[in-house]
Parts: sequence; structure tokens; C-alpha cells
Amino acid sequence: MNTPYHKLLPGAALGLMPLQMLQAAPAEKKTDVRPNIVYIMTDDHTAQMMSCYDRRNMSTPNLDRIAADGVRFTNSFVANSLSGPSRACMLTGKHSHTNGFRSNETDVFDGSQPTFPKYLQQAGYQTAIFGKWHLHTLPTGFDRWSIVPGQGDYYNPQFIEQTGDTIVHHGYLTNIITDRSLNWLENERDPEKPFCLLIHHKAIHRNWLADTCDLELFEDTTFPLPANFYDNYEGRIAAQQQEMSIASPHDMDIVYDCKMLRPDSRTRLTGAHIGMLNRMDSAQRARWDAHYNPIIEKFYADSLTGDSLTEWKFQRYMRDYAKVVTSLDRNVGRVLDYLRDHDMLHNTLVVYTSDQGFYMGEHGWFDKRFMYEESMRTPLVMMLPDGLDAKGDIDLMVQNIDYAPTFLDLAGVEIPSDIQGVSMLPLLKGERPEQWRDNLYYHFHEYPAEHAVKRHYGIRDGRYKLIHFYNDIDQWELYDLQSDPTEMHNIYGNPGTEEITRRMMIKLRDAQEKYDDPVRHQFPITVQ
Ligand code: SGN
Ligand code: CA
Repeated sequence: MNTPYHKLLPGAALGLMPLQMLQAAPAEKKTDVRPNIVYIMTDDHTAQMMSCYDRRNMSTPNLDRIAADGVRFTNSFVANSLSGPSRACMLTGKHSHTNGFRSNETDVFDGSQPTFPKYLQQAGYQTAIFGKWHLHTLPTGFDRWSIVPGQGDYYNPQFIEQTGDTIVHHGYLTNIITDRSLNWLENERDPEKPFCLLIHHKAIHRNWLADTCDLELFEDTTFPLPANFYDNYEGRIAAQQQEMSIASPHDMDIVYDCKMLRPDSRTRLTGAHIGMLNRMDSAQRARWDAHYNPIIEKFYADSLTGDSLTEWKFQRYMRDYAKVVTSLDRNVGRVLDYLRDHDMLHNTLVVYTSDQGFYMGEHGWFDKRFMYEESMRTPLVMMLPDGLDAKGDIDLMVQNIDYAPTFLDLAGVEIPSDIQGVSMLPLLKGERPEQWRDNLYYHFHEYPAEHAVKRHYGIRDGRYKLIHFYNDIDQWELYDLQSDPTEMHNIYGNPGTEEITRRMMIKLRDAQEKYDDPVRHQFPITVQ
């Protein structure tokens, strides 16, 4: 076994300490030098809206600081592109069928199972989470927690406290989660122990309500339409049946999503939007109305139709989303500043990621769920503690089941053999292990459900992706990501693809066996 990471740190073994350190020891409270972990996760934040990944749309200077000072994963993926399932994967290091949380709508997380916070806690770490949890049972494995119920609210949100009380905090959620996390760092934790702090935001989840101080941003920006915005889904039956289209008045609601509320508004989701606005106090609401009222007036006066209306919705969506990201970026900056100003960065792993990627108009969509690139991917950047020497881009394929074993490895805790993910620690040390995985398994279970994305599983290697949509459909898709990176051409069944199809089906079969997924179907061709 490799030497536990913390044993490599200077001063970890008292006998090896230089004299100056020994003399300074009484003033230094923290005797346990294992690295801290600050794990920031957002909701639905996609790499297209992070300038360290993509410069077309907006600037995120604080997230870019993490990438510039540390590492950027260029092939980071989830195992199931949905909030609760993604969170369960990262907590347990196991795929959805193994940890039991397959769907936001039908499952509850079994909090009695082992998770990385529990293992860290047992190993002497202090553990805490503030923000979104979304697993329908209360957190276990944390010394300190405070979570928003369900999806949480952007304005004047409720928090469920450890005492069992639900209390309302005044203000904007991203600021509040950050304030409370910093307060825990400053005033509540035990400074003698290493810690693992999860700062888990609701931002940038639908319906993208900006902080009042950011409302005016991006109003003069015209975002570029993705090249496949007007995709007709030819050859992709499941994509034809989804309900996450920006163009559709049913899927992207003009009041709820685009905020075009006026007294006679009657859409499917008008009530939900009014409910959210009703959370605001009069000062917040006055700023909101001052911003949106002229836009609403112009929108109804212009009476747009067809592509003009769809493109107008796209611009509103992009603007609102970018405003919410700006607040998030600013708050991440506050955390980085705190760690820097308290001289903690040298001994802290800072992780920034999202529960999955998101469509910013690609294929004409918002939302996620599909195994296609935009939503199977998730951004992942890290600032590394001393002793981990990787720098710049890491292009090996990693998945959110890898976080748990990585954190355990970093803390010097043995990785239990039933964890399905793999520790990324060697990659953070700058190594390039020869035996690293060359494909990823994915399984999306939530159907029938909102957005109508069919159940599917599949395998992705460095070049090809094979997907099987099942349940009330039986459709296979195959993509060559090298020649078709935006997955517009399903080549499954095309002459000349027999050999690659057979090879990908073998990889798929092997992954389903390795991970012991009970949902398996007969392959349509002989696979051996
Ligand atoms: C809500 C949203 C959906 C979203 C799911 C899951 N609808 O139901 O658009 O796909 O959450 O998102 S809303 O009308 O409530 O906004 S997840 O990120 O939590 O999995
Ligand atoms: Ca999400």
C-alpha cells in the first residue's frame, strides 16, 4: 500500500521535526496535521458558464483562481446526471443502483450506510455541511449540519437545523450558505482537528433567481446560439420525446422560467413563480420589479413568435443563469480569501464541482439527465495542499464516485473495498497511472418524470459512446465523439460500425458485471 498522504507532510512525525518547529509547537494549537477539505459543490453549474473552461459566455474570476493555482480536470463526469443521485454517488463512492438512490422522485437516501463523512469522522476529522442536501432523509456523518429543505429557496430561505427546528434566514441563499460556512470555520469548529467542510449551493438551479445586486448584469450581452440550437433530433428517438426544450411553452415557461409575470398571466407554472416572489420582503421585491417591469412591458408589446420568441427566451435564460453564477463566483472568492488570509491554503484541498453539467441551449435544451456530453460532464477544479504537486490540466477520465475514495486517501484512511470509485490522489500528485480506467459507466433511472428523459445506461470511452434507452422504449445510440463531438449523428446500425459496436457492448457488459447493476438487457448482437 502507498504511504498515507499525511505521513508525507513535513512535521507529521514528531521525531522528524526540526528544532525550530519543536520550539514553536506550544503556540501552534493544531497537532493533527492531516489536510483539511473544503468541498464546494453547486447545482446545475456547467463548464460552458465557467471561464476557466469556456471563454465564450462569461467570466468567473474566482473559479478561475482555483484552476490557475491548482488543477483543472478536462474529463470529469457524473454517473447519473441528477441532483439527489449525484450527491448519493459522491457521498458513498458507489453507483446509484448500489447506494440505492436512483431517482429524486421515488427514492430516499439510506443514511445508515457508510459515507465518506462518516469514515472521516471516525478517523478524527470534524465534518460539516451547509446548504443543499436533497436526499430526503436528514444528514448522517456530520458533526455540524444545516440544510435547506428539498431544493431550497433563493430568497429568505428556510434551513432545517440539527435541533430539529426550521428557521428562516433573511437574504439571498448563496450569500447565507457562505456566511454560515465561514462562521463555522471562524467560530464553531475545533481548531485542533482537521476538518472536512461541504459548502453545497442551490445556485444555479432552476428557476435562476438572481441576487438583487446582480439583476442589472448581462442585460447588454447577446449570447451566441449554440450551433445545434435548432437540432431536429433525427435518428434519436429519446431526444425527440424529451420535455426540456427552450422553444416549448410547456417546458420553458414564460412566467416561471423567463419571469414575464403580469396580472393576467396564466401559465402552467405561474403559481410557482408567484410563490417564489412572495418570499421576498418589500425592499427585495421593489428592486426586482424595478428591474423586470420594463422588460415585461416590452416583451408583451413586441408579441414575438416563432424563432424570434425562442431566441428571446434563450437570451433571458442565459442572462438569468449568468447573474446567478456571478453571485456564486463572488461567494467562492470569499471562501478562498478566508483560507488565504488565515494561512490555511497550504494545508487544505479546495474542490469546486457541480452535481452535474447542464444544457445552455445545445440541442435547443435546458436541464440535464441525458448521457450526452453537456450533462454527463461536470466541472471539476481543485486547489491542492502542499505535497500534492499536480498543476494545470488532468485529462484522465474521473467520475463523481471517485470523490469519496480520494478524500479518504488524502486523510490517510484506508479505502473500503466495496467503494466503486477510484482515488484520484495519484493524479493530484502529478502521476499518470498506467492502469487508469479507460471507460465510464452511466445509468439514468428517473422516468416517468419531469422533462421526460427515458431511462438509459451506457458506456463512454475516450472516443465512443454507446447508449441504450429502455423501459417503454428500446433504442440504441452510438456516437463517435472524435468526428461528432456534439452527438448529432447516431451511427448505431450503420454499415461499418459492427466492430466498434461489438467492442463497446463488451465494455458495457463488463461494466455492468463489475458494478453488479441488476438492470441488464439482452444485447441485440452476439457479444464476446
Ligand atoms: C425541479 C425542476 C426541474 C429539475 C429537477 C431536478 N423543476 O423539479 O427542472 O430537472 O428539479 O433537478 S422546478 O419547476 O421545480 O424548477 S435537480 O438538479 O435537483 O436534480
Ligand atoms: Ca442539479
